Amino acid sequence: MTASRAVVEVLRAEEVKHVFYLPGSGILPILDALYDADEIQTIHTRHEQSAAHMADGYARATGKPGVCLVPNGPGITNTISGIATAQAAYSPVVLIAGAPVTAQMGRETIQEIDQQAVLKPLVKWNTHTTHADRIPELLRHAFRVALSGRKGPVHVDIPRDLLYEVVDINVVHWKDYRTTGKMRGDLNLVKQAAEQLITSKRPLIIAGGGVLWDEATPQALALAELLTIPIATSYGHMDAIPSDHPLAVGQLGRDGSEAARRLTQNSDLILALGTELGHLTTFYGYKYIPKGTPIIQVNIDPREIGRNYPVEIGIVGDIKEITKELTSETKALLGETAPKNQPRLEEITNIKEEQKTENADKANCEAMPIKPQRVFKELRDFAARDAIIVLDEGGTCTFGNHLLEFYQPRTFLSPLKFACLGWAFPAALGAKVANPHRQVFTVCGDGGFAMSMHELGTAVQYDIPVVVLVLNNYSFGSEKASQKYFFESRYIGTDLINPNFTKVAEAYGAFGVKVEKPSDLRSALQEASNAGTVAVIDVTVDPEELARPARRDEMIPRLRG
Ligand SMILES: Cc1ncc(C[n+]2csc(CCOP(=O)(O)OP(=O)(O)O)c2C)c(N)n1
Ligand SMILES: [Mg+2]
Repeated sequence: MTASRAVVEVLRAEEVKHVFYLPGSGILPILDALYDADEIQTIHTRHEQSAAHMADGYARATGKPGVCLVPNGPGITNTISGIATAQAAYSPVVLIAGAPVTAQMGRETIQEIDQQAVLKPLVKWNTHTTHADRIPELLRHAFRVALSGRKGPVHVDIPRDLLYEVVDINVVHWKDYRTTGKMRGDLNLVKQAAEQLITSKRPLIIAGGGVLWDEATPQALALAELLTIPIATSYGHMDAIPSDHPLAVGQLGRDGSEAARRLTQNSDLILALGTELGHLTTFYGYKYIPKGTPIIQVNIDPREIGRNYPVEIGIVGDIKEITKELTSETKALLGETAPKNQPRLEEITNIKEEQKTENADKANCEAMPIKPQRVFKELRDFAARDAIIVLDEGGTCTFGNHLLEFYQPRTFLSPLKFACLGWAFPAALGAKVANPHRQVFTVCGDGGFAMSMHELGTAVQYDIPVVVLVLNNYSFGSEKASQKYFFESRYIGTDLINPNFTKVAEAYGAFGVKVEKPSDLRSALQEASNAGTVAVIDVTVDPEELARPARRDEMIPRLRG
């Protein structure tokens, strides 16, 4: 078969169902081979960055690899923010790219750059080949690397001339070149950890992204229930633990739950499951993690153990397997099941109640312009329990971090630590492609939506009916907030004159509705959900309601002169 067909056969063997791409002459042979592959839906975007974000959203919403295909040169450079975001989120995005013909390599031929060097720091692994018959094997390795251990993006360049070659290849099903085995932890350490959990008085679990990637939510809950341990989540991973579980205390860190912070501060042992205890969860200091409290850290990647805080016990491996072992070791030590720790449960319930009352004011506020907090309340009330909600970067969006609740894994997606503005809308499209029968909402600021609203074209063309809520405060609000607090309100570059987003939506053939009154939010959500197409709800929100700057600890008041 031709090498371009071989690329498609590898995708088939990997059971890839969707490819996000943007055409360019170098990859046309692959597209031509995809033309006949009925079981693989190809979705072309308006920008390669969006193709990468869509693949990322798809991967995070499913746990499966997200595939994107782009042309060489500017096609590759346009993916950079998308691949960097996927890397920072440990999201298995497989990027396949065109490359100049081998006979002209290194002559600064059209659209030639050192693609390998450009993406090297942003991927787990990348390669190119000058032998057509090695294409399947290298693509297989790309999938293997993306999905093994701690997941992440990979990149393979294929020179255009190779795609026309006829190769004699062996197509191998993914089960024959990837293990489904799980890495179990060091049993001695697991035993020690179980002993510590039993002897501690106020243990607390922090569930991170690893709980989601390893699908360990039931196991984490079983352990927590056994010993009445409150569970916080790391930043951006509130969906790792159902918010309405009696032991769930919300998300730690940036704009997170005060209940999570208080209970973590009061803990005498922390079990960190699948979290690196990184910047936006802990700010590396002692505001969230109490100084000196022993930490048991479980992570698939040994490089993360003890990286940010010293650990008492570090266990490397699969979060689900280790949590399961930890529970059975604990049970073995306890003999009978442990009695419910009623006072601890009451304490947790009370702290959560106090927090609820604190948040209620603005979430129920009838004032105009609408408080962004109210939008999150209306959205949560309206959305189904299994709806996927995708937040963008930006000040108003971060209110969602403590106002939203989640009930199922993989229902909450956000840019995470690369904090890439404009990520949410295309990522939401990827999540919807993966879950056509579930509601998908995305909440963006006006600045963030303007960065990717051209993908309304993709959503209309491929009929991807996501509902977009634009929290419109006519500003790059988060930066404006920093200027307000740290630069004496000397606003520069933070006010926006926006187009009428509802008209923009209509111009694309999408549905648009403007909302100015809090009481209209619910009917707008209903209309948008019934629109039968991608819908934009342009919500005029209070420009004065700016979240406190996330980086406030790093800002210093401006120096005069
Ligand atoms: C690609 C990118 N550029 C710039 C930033 C810096 N930045 C973070 S939030 C923000 C403003 C967001 O404005 P908007 O989307 O309207 O949300 P708001 O803060 O007003 O709620 C900017 C410019 C970023 N995080 N990512
Ligand atoms: Mg804004």
